[in-house]
Amino acid sequence: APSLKEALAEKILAEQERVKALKKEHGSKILGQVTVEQAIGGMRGIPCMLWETSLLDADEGIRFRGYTIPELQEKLPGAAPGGEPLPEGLLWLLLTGEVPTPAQVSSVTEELRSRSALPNHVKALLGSLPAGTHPMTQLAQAVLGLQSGSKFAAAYDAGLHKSRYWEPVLEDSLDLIAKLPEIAAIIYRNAYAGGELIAPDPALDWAANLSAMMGFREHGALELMRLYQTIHTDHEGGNVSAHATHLVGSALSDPYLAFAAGMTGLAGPLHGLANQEVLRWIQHVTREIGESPSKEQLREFVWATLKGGKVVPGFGHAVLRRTDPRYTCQRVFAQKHLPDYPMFKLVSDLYEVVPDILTATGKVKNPWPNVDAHSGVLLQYYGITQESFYTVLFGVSRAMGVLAQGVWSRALGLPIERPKSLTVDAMLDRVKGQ
Ligand code: FCX
Repeated sequence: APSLKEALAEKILAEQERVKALKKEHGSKILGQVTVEQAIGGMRGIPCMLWETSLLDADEGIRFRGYTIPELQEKLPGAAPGGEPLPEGLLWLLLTGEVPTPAQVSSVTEELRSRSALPNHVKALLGSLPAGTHPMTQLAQAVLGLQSGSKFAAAYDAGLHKSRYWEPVLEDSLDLIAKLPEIAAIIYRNAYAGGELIAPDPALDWAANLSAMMGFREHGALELMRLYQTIHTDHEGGNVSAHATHLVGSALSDPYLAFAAGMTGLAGPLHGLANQEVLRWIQHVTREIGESPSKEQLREFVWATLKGGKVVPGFGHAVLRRTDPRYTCQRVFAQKHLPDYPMFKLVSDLYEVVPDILTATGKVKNPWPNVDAHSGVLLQYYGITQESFYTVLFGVSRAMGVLAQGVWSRALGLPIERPKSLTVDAMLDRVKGQ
């Protein structure tokens, strides 16, 4: 059976031809137009990037290589029959476009295990950071700490032909993905368990090992981690963490440098940090109006948040216009594993209350919940109570999506990104007479 690299190499040749033909036959055709509003408004909706691993539909939500989340839950092998998918299987799918067999998934688990040893200097680096350094800052620093081992940077220095860039980029990507669980667990144990580390367990799959090294080995916690790590991988190319990784990678900065940029973007409260913000906001709710507030009390609280000039974290989206399927699958998980948990009840009540209020403001384009509205409550249930850590779990997962695309970006020879910017005067000049 072909290895992951062999399966990928087979796909690359055909896709290179397809992209070459697309450029040759349709290169001058129009994908969309750019308005002044879009240029000022965060480039919303401008189709201007090639991203192969996933595609977002505003109503339906994300598809990974054409598959919805429920389809992945059905098709990707789990740790046990009927269980949540193993993220290793999604990595195979993201890289090759094909749903893997159980044997192929095991081969990825093995491959990642063989690459997982963390250099001592990275452990020492994490141990040397001042207490209270935000876990996302620690994650970015640890990733940069690994950069000295970049095989792409070394191969580039040695003069590798550009048709082969994707090979050491794949090597770095697999090395980095393999090491992230232990990095995350060390950040967690240093911050919340007095630095008492737990050794990796070679009998566990990649996501289960992450949970176990953090100190959580219960069946439900392992299943949650597999699901969590699967659904946070990719959300097409324009979101801040994906686009930052893509942009920096386009300068041929190696995967460590590129991914570190993605992680500093994920650390923003309007993006990945929203899962921390949701938990804090929910805790604020329960402190102010108790664990089982009435819907009326919740409505008042939501309005007070808005009147305070703050966003309701976990709701809204730049592209989505319906409930995020990543929210829905976590809700289904909660209904199965923790139906009576009071915090889940609160999240469900917010689902009923918040959208009407955000709609009533008349300006929020999507009043529905996103992925971050649900994830923290599931983690709380299994004892992972430290919300400032949550975005690290998001980041570990995000590596699979953005690094898989990074391999493809180099395989397809995508150039350095360099969109055009304009001054206000230049914009006025261009619209004169229109
Ligand atoms: N609460 C309050 N106001 C909101 C809001 C929310 N949840 N969502 C949007 N708005 C406001 C915007 O702040 C903006 O107000 P302004 O005109 O006064 O500046 C107006 O509604 C229009 O914004 P809109 O076009 O709907 O949304 P954007 O594309 O600009 O922003 C995000 C999208 C996600 C940033 C926005 O909905 C938000 O801030 N949500 C809360 C934070 C959050 O949950 N982020 C996580 C998103 C995602 F899932 C992820 O990346 O992880």
